[in-house]
Amino acid sequence: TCPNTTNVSFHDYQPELESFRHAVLHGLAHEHKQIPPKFFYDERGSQLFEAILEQPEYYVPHVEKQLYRDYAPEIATLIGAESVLIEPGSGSCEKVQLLLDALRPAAYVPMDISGDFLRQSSAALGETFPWLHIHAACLDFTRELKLPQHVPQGRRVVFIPGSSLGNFDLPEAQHFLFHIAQLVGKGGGLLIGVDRKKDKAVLETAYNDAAGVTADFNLNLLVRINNELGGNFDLAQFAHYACYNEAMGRIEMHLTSLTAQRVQVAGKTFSFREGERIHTENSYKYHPAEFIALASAAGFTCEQHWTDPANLFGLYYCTV
Ligand code: AVI
Repeated sequence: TCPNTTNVSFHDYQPELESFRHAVLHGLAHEHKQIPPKFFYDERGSQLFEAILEQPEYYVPHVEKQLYRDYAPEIATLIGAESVLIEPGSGSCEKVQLLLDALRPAAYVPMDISGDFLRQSSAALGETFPWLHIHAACLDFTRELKLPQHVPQGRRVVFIPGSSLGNFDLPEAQHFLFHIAQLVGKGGGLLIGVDRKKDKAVLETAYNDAAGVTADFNLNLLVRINNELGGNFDLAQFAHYACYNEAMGRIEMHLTSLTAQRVQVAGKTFSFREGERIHTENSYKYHPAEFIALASAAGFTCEQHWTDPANLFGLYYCTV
């Protein structure tokens, strides 16, 4: 534990970094080549993701932030004051700032796998909100979900903005919600933003922005392989591809090989056919009834649900 400023404490649980090398060599050897989306987020990837959030086509953050602005007082009434607000994957801690003045929690617990990023963002948050008690926890929340010691008593509420749940497959999403229900316990809550199913064209435009930022974000995975694993991917020979798989209810991102080619990674050779793809991300979309059913299977009751006028995005408050 090392206090940075008086209202911020930092707890490093030293998350084991899953081997990028193992995931890439294993994923490229697969019949359907695939690499898990968590490997997008190296330093450059995190910067590119922040830039995606600025793109007009990627409506998710714009619509979600407006929901927080419009409904913060109502959300605060439902949650009640003096709660312990826990945010797994807190990143830049941007969205929570729209709720803090209304919510006045007893403590805020941001959790992130990236220690440096977490230190910076929680220190900055502590300066903006000097009254807020911040207990930052560096951990991999997909593996362990625990609170630092000395977090005060109070209703525990987990906050998951940004439709992060969408990047889990269904069994993983179910598991994750179940673990959250265990963590918050009886009377605890979950405030979660989840993207909705909608018109295919709107979804596909959101993941194919005109400025090409999402394409750079996807292709950066190959840059990362080249830099960290001695790969020789030729970026000009691969293209970003994002499409809505209506049957599965998910956006899929892939990297398409534009020619038949061989690529070396960590001393191993991988062959690509022309048009063959590496599957890099799924982003599941939920109808409100689908999300509510998923949450209730994990032990939650949906108390309130908000959406924007165009029905693009869903915000849910659920309790155990
Ligand atoms: C982080 N996650 C919720 C984003 C999504 O929409 O699935 C990641 C993303 N991928 C491309 N654009 C944004």
